[in-house]
Amino acid sequence: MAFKEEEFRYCKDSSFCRRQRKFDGQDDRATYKLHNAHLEDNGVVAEMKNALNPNQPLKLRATIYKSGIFRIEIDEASSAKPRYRVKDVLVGDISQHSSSEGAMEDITGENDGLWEESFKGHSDSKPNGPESIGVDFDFMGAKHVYGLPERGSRLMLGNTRGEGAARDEPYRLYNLDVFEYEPLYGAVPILYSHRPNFSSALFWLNAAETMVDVEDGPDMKRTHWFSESGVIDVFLLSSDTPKGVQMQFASLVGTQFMPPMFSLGYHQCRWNYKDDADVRMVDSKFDEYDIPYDVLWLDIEHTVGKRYLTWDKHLFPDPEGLQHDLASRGRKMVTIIDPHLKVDMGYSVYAEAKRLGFFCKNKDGGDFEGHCWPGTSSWLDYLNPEVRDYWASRFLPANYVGSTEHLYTWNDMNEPSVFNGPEITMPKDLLHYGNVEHRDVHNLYGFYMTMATVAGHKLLRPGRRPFILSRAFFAGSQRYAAVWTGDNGARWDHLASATPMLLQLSLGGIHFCGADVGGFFGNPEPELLVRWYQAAAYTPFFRGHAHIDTQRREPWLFGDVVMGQIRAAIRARYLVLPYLYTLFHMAHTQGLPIMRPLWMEFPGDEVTIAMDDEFMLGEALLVKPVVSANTRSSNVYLPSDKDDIWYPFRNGQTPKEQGVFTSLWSRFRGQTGSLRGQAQAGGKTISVDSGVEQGIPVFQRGGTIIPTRERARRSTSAMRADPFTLHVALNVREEASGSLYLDDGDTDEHTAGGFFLFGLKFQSNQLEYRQTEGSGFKFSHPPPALERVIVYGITKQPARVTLKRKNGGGSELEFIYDKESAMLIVRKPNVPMNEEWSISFAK
Ligand code: MIG
Repeated sequence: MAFKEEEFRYCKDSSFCRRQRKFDGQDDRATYKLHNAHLEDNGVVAEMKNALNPNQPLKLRATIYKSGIFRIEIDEASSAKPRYRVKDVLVGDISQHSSSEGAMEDITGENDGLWEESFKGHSDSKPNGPESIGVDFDFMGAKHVYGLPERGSRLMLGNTRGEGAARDEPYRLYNLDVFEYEPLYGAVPILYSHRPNFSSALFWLNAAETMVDVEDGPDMKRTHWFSESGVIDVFLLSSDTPKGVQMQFASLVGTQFMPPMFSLGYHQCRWNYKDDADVRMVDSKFDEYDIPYDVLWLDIEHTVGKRYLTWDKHLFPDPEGLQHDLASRGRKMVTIIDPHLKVDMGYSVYAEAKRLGFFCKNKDGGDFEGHCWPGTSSWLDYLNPEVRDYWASRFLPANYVGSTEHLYTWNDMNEPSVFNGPEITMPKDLLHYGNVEHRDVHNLYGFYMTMATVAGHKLLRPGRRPFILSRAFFAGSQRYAAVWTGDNGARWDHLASATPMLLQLSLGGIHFCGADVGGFFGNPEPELLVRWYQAAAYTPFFRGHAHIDTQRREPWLFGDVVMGQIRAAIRARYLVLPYLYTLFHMAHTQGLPIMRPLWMEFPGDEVTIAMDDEFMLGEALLVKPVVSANTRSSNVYLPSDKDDIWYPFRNGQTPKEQGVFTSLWSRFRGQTGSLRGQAQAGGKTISVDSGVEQGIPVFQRGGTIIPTRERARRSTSAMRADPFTLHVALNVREEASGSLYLDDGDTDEHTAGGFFLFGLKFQSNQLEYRQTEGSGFKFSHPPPALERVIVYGITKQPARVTLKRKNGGGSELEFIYDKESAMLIVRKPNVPMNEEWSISFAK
């Protein structure tokens, strides 16, 4: 709607892209040969030479890690100016290792744009001349590739070259403030290929502007990677399953930070909640209408003239009081804090940084200044560790006057967005800490900003978990921030594209992700708004947001019917929080995504390979958003590896509203038979009633167990002592398993074992609850109990259901059984969830 195409560069507008794309590898003189290969520090090191530049050898290092990852690094053997190597992105042992430094010349020269180039009146001085690098990689046997977030396209990436190519532009990775087009705000240079029994990926560790071409070769996908500067540092990952590759990637760039529990609740945002009274009104309406929510957000208008870390005292006379008041109902606040600092010696955050020389420098050494919301601004150089310390200290209440421990942070505009800069960002010849050109580190600016903000939260709340939302990101950003997909529109097609975009971010390791509910620009019709809530309730980050020029759209503004539908959608989210939180634990400890493409769970089902309009939330739930108006029924593909059974999952209605058996199953009666997969690989498509009043189709996979909490509350903190329900969905062998993760939801104690991880197993007519990890923690309230177990797919009515507690004791339990739906509900076991037990279903 507002995208100005001409503002942004295409390949034809960049000299390195033109050169790299022109190079076809046909000139034999360009072919490199290895010399003097030898072992050195666990790797093979060799010299690389070709006939075009015989006097400028390159140095290659190849390393195989225990995890099976294969790494190739190529740099100049020696050079006047060392090339930039990405720092701080890799974690663990791998981050220790780094080969020699050097610089390398282009192999195909052309005078065009080598030493200077310009775009739309912005000139790039290129003091180091042409520095680009490129490599071809063939994915043998591959037919499909995915990845390269962030972009608004389908999950599977079409070809960019060759006959029938879907597009003619290479995929570009360059963080920019642009919506509805690529590239977008963040970049993870990873490309996956998947086919049954084999998954692989290529991770390109380079933060400069990067392009990737994809084309078909004989029984392969060919990819061509090139970056404007830096070194070649490539990781090749492979495994027999997609999850194996995900875990390898996590071993390189780290895992999802463990979020505080409140941040998994619903977030209410708008540009802008006007003032204290407005915030209090919105907060009280949520309670009045019984809609749960956890966080109230303030956008840029709450500051003094867009001076971040300040409050406009006319609008918010008592910000501490406001935060404490929200906190008394278990709620938090988030304020926006952008990286552009208003040039104003009266603004202490700016003045102090100016005095300390903490801003990014233009090519002549002066402080860089550009335009953004506050007018003329400068940008902190977050690459400098001292600047990050300075930034962190700004979050102490003594510096951020008006903040409290209940306040969290939104980092926007951190691509960075510079209104009058080339492509609305920083000039490439701008200088960072250590005399590093912006060109080399562009895609890392937002990454370093969030790293600094995390440090701020740790100063403010020692020992407690940060929560930051960021728009820009790079590989590894999941260690610091949640990410949202930026400025979408209130359009059905944008609701549809949220699913592939979030799946793509998830493949990139950015697991805590979401899209603005309702669409940022424009005014959603009520049905679109409801559908958006219904879908987003099952995505990792769940926030309603809207542009300043849109009509207000809080849930109660559309009448009782629509409000009821939105309420049901938000409650559906709160219901699955125990399962979602457990998934976050798995993401945090193992690197497994929360939102998964179907093929990640069903790698053998080839139908899933091109699907991106359904997704798995963890291994148990399949979600199919409804993305068109007036939908009454949806075709849902229920995948199968072998013998899979699917059960409709409760969509946010409490059992009371629902009359327990009847309404949950009435939608599927007559179809329940067809939910049973055939005894073969491959699933089936069924038609499911999905009117707007019914919610979207959500199914639970047979063989899984999902923990829920089903009492409607005003926020996550109000649920802390609530009892649990277990949804036990049996597979064809009448077995199921799952887990439940519990911790205090707020502190870092979990990193020292302060948590419970319980394994759940249903087997031989017995459900067992056993602690598998963690040394436990102290509940701040009576430990929550188990209030209900629902077993789906149980074909015989048991004679008795008996609870046996680990520490002795037990009792016979009440239950009801419905033969037709093969469903059983066990009532009130009332056993605390921090101790082990078993329940047997005697035949
Ligand atoms: O250029 O802070 O994507 O969520 O409301 C607009 C105002 C700046 C862009 C963000 C959007 C936010 C808005 N910001």
